Amino acid sequence: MTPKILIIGACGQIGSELTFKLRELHGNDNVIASDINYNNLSVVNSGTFEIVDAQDYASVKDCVEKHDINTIYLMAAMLSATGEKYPMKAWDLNMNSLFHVLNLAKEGFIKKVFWPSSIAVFGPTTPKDNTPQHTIVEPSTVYGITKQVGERWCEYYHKNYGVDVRSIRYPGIISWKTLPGGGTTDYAVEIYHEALKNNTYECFLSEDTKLPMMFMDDAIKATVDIMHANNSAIKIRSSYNLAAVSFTPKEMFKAIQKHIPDFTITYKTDYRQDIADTWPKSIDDSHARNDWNWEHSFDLDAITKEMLDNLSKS
Ligand code: AKB
Repeated sequence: MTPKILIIGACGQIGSELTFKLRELHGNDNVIASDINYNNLSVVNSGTFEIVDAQDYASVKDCVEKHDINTIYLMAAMLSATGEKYPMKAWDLNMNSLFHVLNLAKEGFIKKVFWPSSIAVFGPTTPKDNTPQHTIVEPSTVYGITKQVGERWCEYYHKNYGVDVRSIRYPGIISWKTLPGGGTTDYAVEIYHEALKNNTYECFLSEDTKLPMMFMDDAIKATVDIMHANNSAIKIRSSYNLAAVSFTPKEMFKAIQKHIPDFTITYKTDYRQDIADTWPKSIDDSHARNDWNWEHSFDLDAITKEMLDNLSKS
């Protein structure tokens, strides 16, 4: 099957880079980018772009039919920190968009779906170190609840309706092209911008808050790899644990100081600390490594070099 792809949420942090990568792999004409607004001009101007409201079934279906789409990457979501401010909006956006896409697949319009889950599915009762694939999952944020429930529905649609849906639990994603919006792990991007701009950063998590993180290039590679894997290789239809590196704000600060020796950091924790405290410190992603050969490339020093090099040029 030649993929005819629709990316929903293409203007966001991961959606934008996924759009560029998929256009490189499949050609501009086979990848339609869409979002609710024109906020990211580099995406809007990079090929066919449609305004699609992920919460409106007709809006998604019209775009699918207009472009003869057979594959959807659903990247639109409200993340953990914003979700705590607007619980019902987070629930509506994250769940309605998923049901629309799963139902389009059930009805035969779509042959393949990518939907991201997150380490936010885990909660305070989950083992924090090397968190297993199958473990206690009692999330305490609205975002985490939508991801947990979404995972259950993905597995259900696969089992009962044969929907080819694939998913990974993203850790915090670090990138320089597009800023993240409304997540608990956003400090790990902001810190590079502030280091270059102001030589100092006030971190909203405490210095020893260790969280699983990943460079964007690795996240995109994982997303493309799981979608390109043979159907029979995908043994988990809820969502795969995925890991690269784990570090604290203090460790990240030290990595930046190797390049900017007079960089300073202060810590002023807010409500995002309470969210981070419920998440794992590190993740066991052996199922992804065994089933579809997942491998990461970037450690903290490599991420830091890429971030500082690229941000100082842009
Ligand atoms: C967030 O912080 O909410 C996201 C995530 C880990 O899913 N980056």
